[in-house]
Amino acid sequence: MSIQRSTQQWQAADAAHFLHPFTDFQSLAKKGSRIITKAENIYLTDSEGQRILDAMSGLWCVNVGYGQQALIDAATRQMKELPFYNAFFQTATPPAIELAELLSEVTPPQFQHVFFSGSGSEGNDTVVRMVRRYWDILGQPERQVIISRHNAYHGSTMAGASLGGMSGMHAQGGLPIPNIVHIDQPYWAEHGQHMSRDEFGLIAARWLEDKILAVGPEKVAAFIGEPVQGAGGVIIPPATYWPEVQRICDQYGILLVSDEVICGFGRTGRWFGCETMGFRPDLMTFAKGVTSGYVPLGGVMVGERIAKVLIEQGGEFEHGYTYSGHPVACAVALANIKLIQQLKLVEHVHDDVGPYLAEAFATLRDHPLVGDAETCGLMGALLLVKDKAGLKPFDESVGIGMVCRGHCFGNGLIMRAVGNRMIIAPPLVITRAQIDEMMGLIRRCLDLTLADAQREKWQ
Ligand code: PXG
Repeated sequence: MSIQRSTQQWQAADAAHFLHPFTDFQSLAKKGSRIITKAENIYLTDSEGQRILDAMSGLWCVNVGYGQQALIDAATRQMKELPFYNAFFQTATPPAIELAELLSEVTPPQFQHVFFSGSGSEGNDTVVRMVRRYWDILGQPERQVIISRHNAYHGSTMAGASLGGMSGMHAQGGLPIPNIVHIDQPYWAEHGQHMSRDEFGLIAARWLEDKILAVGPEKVAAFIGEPVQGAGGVIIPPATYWPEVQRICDQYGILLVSDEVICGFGRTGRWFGCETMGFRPDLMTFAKGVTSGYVPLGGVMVGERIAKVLIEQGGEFEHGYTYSGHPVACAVALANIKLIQQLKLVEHVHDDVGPYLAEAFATLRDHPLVGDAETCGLMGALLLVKDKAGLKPFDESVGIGMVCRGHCFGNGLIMRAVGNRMIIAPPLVITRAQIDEMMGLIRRCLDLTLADAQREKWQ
């Protein structure tokens, strides 16, 4: 930044030139963006000097928290030494090689190879290309169909948005692209309240089998899912769900893809969400937490079943990005993963702050607005309801989540609203004392939202 400007000056320039992602441009221009200027540990500072507890880790990515010197040093060193070289023309750079090696160590044992991209969306584009190529090489080109889920989020490129199950996104741009189909999500509060969560998990998994049979098993290439849906509202599936999905994929010989863009790198209390949920994917998309968001990087871990075919029978795989294996991004990722190991952050989530958050969240169940409170590692969701009996929702026109989110902003807390679900995913470095502080803010914002609901007679 060459000059310091006032908040109003920043907002005017922003409104004049910057088209933000997933934004109604006109209404934001009228209101003015919030300008974030600095961050340290789990706290942001805005251009008005307000301190904000970032319970969303930036955008589900700043796993090691802000201001980690090891990552800053790694980027600086690598920029001086070799800021860029590509991996296309039979070349490689040391950080990309070392990162590929380290990823093979920290991911489940079936993963010994990685394909790098610049983001999670690009990673999922790679998944589509790779899955179809795999079946092609094996002489089954008719296996084209990829099954995903409604309300999934897999990115915003043409393939990413198609794999995703967001109807608003599909409505813009003629999506999904051909041969991508969706089943319902394993959301107990929406589909399964009349049965136990475990029973529901099995039923939701069998929707996959129904779809495979409807499409024709010989045409199905893969199933993709987030271990826990993030952007869809932290939908935590019953424990029975993923093992049954695995059984069904095995039975029909279908590839299983875990989108670990949010769940990877410790978020759920294990290195990867598939380990928490008990399944063994053939491909794993990652991004975000691989560098804690300090610089962009994504990729796909390629299981040996697929790697063997691509390597031994595939010839040239005609796919790749300028930034596949970017040396600065890879150097930062190396420093980040080593820091996660050094600070024992996965254990910290699994043994300490994860269970502590689960207990704290459970105490919110007594709040009149909270119909359900769930966590998985350091992801959490509160379902806001009009009436706890039958988890009756507020009228959609009330926009209860946005009302609550407004109070969060006003009170120095970043918590996200997805419909009527309030969600958090704080940095993994959060302490118990900071969780107490966050819970105090969350309770205050729920109380303010309840007061609005009573005053406005929404309840
Ligand atoms: N897969 C998953 C599971 C994601 O959560 C992507 C892929 C795409 O990654 P890139 O790096 O291309 O953005 C994501 C991204 C939200 C929100 O509102 C979530 C994401 C992105 C933007 C907003 O929660 N997740």
